[in-house]
Amino acid sequence: MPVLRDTPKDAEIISHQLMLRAGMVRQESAGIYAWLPLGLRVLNKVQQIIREEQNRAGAIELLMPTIQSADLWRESGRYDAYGDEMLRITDRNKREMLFGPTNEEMITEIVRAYVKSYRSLPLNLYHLQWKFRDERRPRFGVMRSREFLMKDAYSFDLDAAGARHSYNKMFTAYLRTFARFGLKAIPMRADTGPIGGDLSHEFIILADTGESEVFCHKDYLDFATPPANTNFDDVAGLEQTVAKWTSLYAATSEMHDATAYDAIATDKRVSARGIEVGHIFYFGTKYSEPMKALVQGPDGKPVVMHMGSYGIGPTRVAAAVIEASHDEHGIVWPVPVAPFEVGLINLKAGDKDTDAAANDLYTKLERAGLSVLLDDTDERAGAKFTTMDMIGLPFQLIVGPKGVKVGEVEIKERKTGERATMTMDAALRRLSDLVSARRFLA
Ligand code: 5CA
Repeated sequence: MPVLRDTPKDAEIISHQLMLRAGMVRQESAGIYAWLPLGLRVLNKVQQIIREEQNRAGAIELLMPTIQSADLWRESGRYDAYGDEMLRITDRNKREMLFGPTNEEMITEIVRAYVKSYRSLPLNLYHLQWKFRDERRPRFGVMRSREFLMKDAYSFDLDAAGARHSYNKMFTAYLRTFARFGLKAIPMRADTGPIGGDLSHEFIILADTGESEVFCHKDYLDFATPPANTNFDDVAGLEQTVAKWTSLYAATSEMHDATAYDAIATDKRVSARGIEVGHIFYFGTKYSEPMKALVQGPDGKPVVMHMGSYGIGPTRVAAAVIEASHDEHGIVWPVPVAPFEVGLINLKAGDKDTDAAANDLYTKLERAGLSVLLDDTDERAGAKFTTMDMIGLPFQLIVGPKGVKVGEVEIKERKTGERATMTMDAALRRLSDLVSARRFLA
């Protein structure tokens, strides 16, 4: 954990500064980052939550390669259209390849190879894979990088109505996913850019450092997240959820309608900056038509499948959570994405009794299923507190020689700064209760 004491000068926004200071990431080339151990733990938690919510909504995981053939992109007509953002590669046999910026073509090729009948539909396949986009202005660390992780899901349906339901499933899954990260993400009508289609929502979290200018109704910030027992096969139910979450005004600057916005009561208007953490698209037959992805319909006639695609950037999400949750002392991780749930500080490493107590607490917490980072370095107490606050683990358990003599330890909640002294057994119980109460979203 290579923590830095000083704020790196070239980092402009707080999440980038804190990710460098906490030793989460390291820049290896412009817009290309190594994920160091602490950062990787966050990235893994983010990916796990994404998987759980994708699976809950009926999507199925697979894994496609990062390197793709140019010929595949010629079939859809995007090879030339994609421009300078695409990293083009030539292999030893002079074959034109590319590092995938997205996977519409490849998934269409896979599905057309195996799916021959409408009976196999609907189908939604997703993967978590690195992407490369040669961004003109990579900046803000992993927020806008050139190499980044994406969860991209692709839905296939027989017709537009089916595709609409697939879209609603992902829309609803996204509301749950972002809520589980501790984020308030608002779906906004958005421009479709190089992916295409005419129906699309960006999921935006409000943050002063966001790159998008956004306008929305304030009430969205208090809307309830769809519950874990949402029935994803209930067409009308999901239609209602989406209708509610699109009932009020919300748009990015490209889609902004000043007249509609001005109709909102003045005290309900939010004009702010936002971070796009997810983006979903319905684009019908834009890829399936030129790539001839057909199935046999119920009447035996061939039908071109309707498609949508659904992206989340886990690397960007890690930074976005920090933008949304930090204070003057550092990061304040929400429990579900925290790299460790508890930071255990041994105030006097090398002291026999303190070491024994700290190691015992460590073992018992791990055995109780909590993830614990044990600081048994020989830094000064003050430096340990500063580092632990900066890396932002939700709870701290502080073990010192004086307390150990009388069988007591201290618990601190990072977010509120609240501290309490209690016996070791009480501390173990309290931490278990506090952590488990914050891990899940109903
Ligand atoms: N194929 C579609 C959906 S799967 C697609 O590529 N959509 S996208 O372009 O909107 O990207 C999806 C998500 O990836 C974005 O919402 C964002 O969270 C993330 N993302 C896109 N570009 C970057 C970047 N340069 N750095 C970090 N994350 C990015």
